[in-house]
Amino acid sequence: MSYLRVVHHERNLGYGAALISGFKSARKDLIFYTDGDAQYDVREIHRLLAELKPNIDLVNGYKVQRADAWYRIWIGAVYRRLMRYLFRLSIRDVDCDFRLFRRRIFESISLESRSGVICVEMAKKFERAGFRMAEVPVSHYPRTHGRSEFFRVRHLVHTFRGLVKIWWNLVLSPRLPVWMSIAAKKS
Ligand SMILES: Nc1nc2c(ncn2[C@@H]2O[C@H](COP(=O)(O)OP(=O)(O)O)[C@@H](O)[C@H]2O)c(=O)[nH]1
Ligand SMILES: [Mg+2]
Repeated sequence: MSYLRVVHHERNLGYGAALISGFKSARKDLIFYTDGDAQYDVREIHRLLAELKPNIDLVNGYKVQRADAWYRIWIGAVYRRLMRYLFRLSIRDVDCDFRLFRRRIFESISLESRSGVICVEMAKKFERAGFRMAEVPVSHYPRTHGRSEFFRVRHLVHTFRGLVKIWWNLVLSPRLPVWMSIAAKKS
């Protein structure tokens, strides 16, 4: 199949690392990604395409109704609000992995988070760079196989550390006086 190129990592380097490799390998003008666990319906890509007007750089989905257990929905809502507040984000659903980008946005943005924290990192860097974003509602379906990768204690600790790191780098550090940032970098 000449229209398909599969990119492998020799071992699992994390969700963010998988996205970074995918974005770097992309050759066409538009990049779309979603999760492989079938909780989103790839056929809804047409909703994103319809909103990708000439003045728009990226289109994000937002879940109309999340099809997960009540405690995941509740924790998700708290997480979303907290991220919007801590990172000063305007995006409605930072955790919705159903997105369409113009590839050129990656010419001026580089991503480093290897974990799921990459979603917050992307949102912050895109907003900071002034990229114009559209948002569209997308469906979310119950998980039919396997269990959540993200919602495990080891993963959560890792995610928390990653969040603190990018919050420091992208939010706090730019607000510190220059001498304090230099001292923090040295320590
Ligand atoms: N490559 C890679 N993919 C991951 C990793 N963790 C999660 N995923 C993928 O990310 C998607 C969403 O993860 P999932 O466990 O469904 O998270 P949830 O829906 O938030 O509970 C799935 O398609 C997983 O296969 C990882 O460490 N590496
Ligand atoms: Mg999922």
